[in-house]
Amino acid sequence: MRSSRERDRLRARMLPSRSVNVAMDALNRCGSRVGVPELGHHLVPELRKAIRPLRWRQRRNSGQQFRPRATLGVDIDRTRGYALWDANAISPAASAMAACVEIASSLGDLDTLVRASSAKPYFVNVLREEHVRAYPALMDFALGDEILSAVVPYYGAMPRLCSIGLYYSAVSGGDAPLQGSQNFHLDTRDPRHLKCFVNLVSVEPEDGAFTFLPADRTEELRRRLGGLWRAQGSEDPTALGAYERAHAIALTGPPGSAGFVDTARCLHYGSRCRRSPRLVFMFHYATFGDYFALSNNPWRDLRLSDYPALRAQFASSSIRRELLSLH
Ligand SMILES: O=C(O)CCC(=O)C(=O)O
Repeated sequence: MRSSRERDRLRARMLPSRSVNVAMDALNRCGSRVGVPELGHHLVPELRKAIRPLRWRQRRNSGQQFRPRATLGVDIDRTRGYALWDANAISPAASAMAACVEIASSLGDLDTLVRASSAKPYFVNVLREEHVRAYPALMDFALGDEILSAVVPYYGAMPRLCSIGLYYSAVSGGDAPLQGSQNFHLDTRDPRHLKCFVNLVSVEPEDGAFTFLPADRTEELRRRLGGLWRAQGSEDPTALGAYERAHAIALTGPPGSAGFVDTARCLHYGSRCRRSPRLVFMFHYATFGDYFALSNNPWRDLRLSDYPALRAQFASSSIRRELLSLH
């Protein structure tokens, strides 16, 4: 008889996402030889749709037939790839925000957690599986009709809820060099990573605001720098700096200020906290819930593919089962 830990390990080895990784990496290597290092990231999701056409058609149909019982009144512009909104306007958001604040305050000194964590030195996810279980308001909000009324039309199909996090970003000294996701970058391996960020404290630019270039400006810059298959948009710091000065949008404002941003299409950065720490609630949709097999590291975020019991707990309707399945 296998222990549950052994079963989890075996399951992880058998996840289709392992073969997705292998295929992407192989195609990226081939692409690099002909100057298209992003080849796998572009092709694999399209191949996955093509390999299971009925599944993809069913996902498109259920997306198009979806009629939410409550709406957010927010339209995520497909050209621009983002929408800003005020989470104070809807009660499921208020309950989720209250839960996040309660969780964060139960954890003591969050700067100590950042130092103890095995993720980034400037940023940590403090949410754990037991919090998500104990505070259903978090998943109810991320899977609620209001959120779906904005997210589903953006995909034009039923997307997948991939990850969830309560992010604490620590103040780094004014002269500390920027690292990792504090620099402009794009998320890869899925054509649409729609992330929702809800500020839980008041955030101004110097408090690590999540900052991005709209998708149309990002695409324009990438075409100038070599094309969408070759350039990420951050290769030329002078061109990037000019775009940032002209077009960047920072997710600033009081608690409840929120935004949906497609981080696969909008160059972005965050956590440049020079004055005060930042606390945000984040949840993340993608085309495929297993778009990337990463080793489980809850300090980074909670990848729902690593938490089958959590997915089962919240799969309480056919739509939720869809949103919480991996492919
Ligand atoms: O807000 C941040 O610190 C950046 C997060 C980020 O890059 C992401 O979620 O893709």
